Amino acid sequence: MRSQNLIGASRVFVCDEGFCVIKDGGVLYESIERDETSGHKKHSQGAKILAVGKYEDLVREYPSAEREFWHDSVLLPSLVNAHIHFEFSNNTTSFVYGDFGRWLDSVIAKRDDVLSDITKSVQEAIALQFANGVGLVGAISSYGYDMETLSGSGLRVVYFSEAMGSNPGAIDALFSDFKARLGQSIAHKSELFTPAVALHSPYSLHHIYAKYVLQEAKNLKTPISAHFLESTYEREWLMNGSGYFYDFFSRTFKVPNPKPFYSIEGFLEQFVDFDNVLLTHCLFAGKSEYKIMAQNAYNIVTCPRSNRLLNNTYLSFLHMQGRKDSDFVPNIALGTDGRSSNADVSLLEEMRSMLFACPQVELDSLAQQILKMATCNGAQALGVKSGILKDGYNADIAVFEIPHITHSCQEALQFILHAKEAKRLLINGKGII
Ligand code: MCF
Ligand code: FE
Repeated sequence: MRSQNLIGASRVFVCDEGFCVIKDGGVLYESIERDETSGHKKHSQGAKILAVGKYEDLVREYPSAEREFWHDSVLLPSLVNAHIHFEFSNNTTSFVYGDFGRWLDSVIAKRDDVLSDITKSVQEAIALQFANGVGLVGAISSYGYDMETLSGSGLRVVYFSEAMGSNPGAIDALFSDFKARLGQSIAHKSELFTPAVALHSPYSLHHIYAKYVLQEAKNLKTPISAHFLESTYEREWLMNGSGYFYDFFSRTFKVPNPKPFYSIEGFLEQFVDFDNVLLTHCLFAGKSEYKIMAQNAYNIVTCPRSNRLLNNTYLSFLHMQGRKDSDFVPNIALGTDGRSSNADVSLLEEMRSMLFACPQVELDSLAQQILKMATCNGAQALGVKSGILKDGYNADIAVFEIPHITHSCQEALQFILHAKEAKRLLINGKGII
């Protein structure tokens, strides 16, 4: 059984291209009764948004809809955390920050400790997503340890089983482990859980292994994620075969005369036939890489706090400002990364940090861009019809109390400064909060 429900608030952020804000707005959406979701879990159509407009108009047009209105509040699509590693949620102080090489060395030395007994911290990280009004995540899973917890959580998840490994002698074993994890994720597929594939990065993945993995992804038509051009070391390695990664492979892994598996362009070319490609970080991408990414509709995911901690810099917005030609402006989404490279996985904190990390960009326009990155851009990157309040889109909606928001003409900015905890969260038309 489906019912019609109306939810309204003093300000509604549609999160469309022009960042439309509706005063005293409302959203009519479907909710699905339990018997339908449980009875036909794998086949049921999701709950959708039916209409968006002024709350009073919707009350008049749909008088029998159940309704709620939130004063002193902002209603918007539930937020999208496009890149998060739940498996590293145990970490607090185990890893070294300030230099990517020192961080990677510390991950290799300490990851086994961090990865043991993760269920409770994964549950806490999911609860934090809900409290932050996040309804959709791009979850990168290196081991599959977080799969059960995420698949039954009520969160909408694009679940990226990650491939990683550079030893040519181990490719068969690595690939069979990867296929087993991917197979398990396919068994969990549902309205809220979408299996997907991640290549860890150009430096950590043998190109033949990548080919096998991408063939699986192509057959299944899954989204693809990769960490890309995150550090100067990675760029130096891919361009010149020298620097930190030369030592990493020759000293740490005893590879004689190591060579990179890809050129920068060669890595990017692997994805031309895919629809949803998410390249995370891209801190050291230049104009030519931006052009390839934009022309192929690849998406960038930026994780500002992780970038500051591991690589001492942020994704540069300067060259994108004011450019209207889509040749050079890829879609940009926002993520927290994992606790492996962040203090926490709060997307609201990430948005605030980003606001303060881009002093070159005019403040109101930056606030709107950040909100779009954390809603429509993230959902578009992940290939999910959420992130915009529009009829036909998923009924994924969040409400935050922002005292006296009606007094402000800078609603996006004030939201980022003051949003603390979602008062209401709907995912697939179902009340989570
Ligand atoms: O995005 C950050 C930094 N770049 C690369 N990898 C990771 C990040 N956060 C967690 N990781 C994981 C990755 O999935 O750390 C391991 C992999 O499991 C690094 S490779 C030993
Ligand atoms: Fe990451």
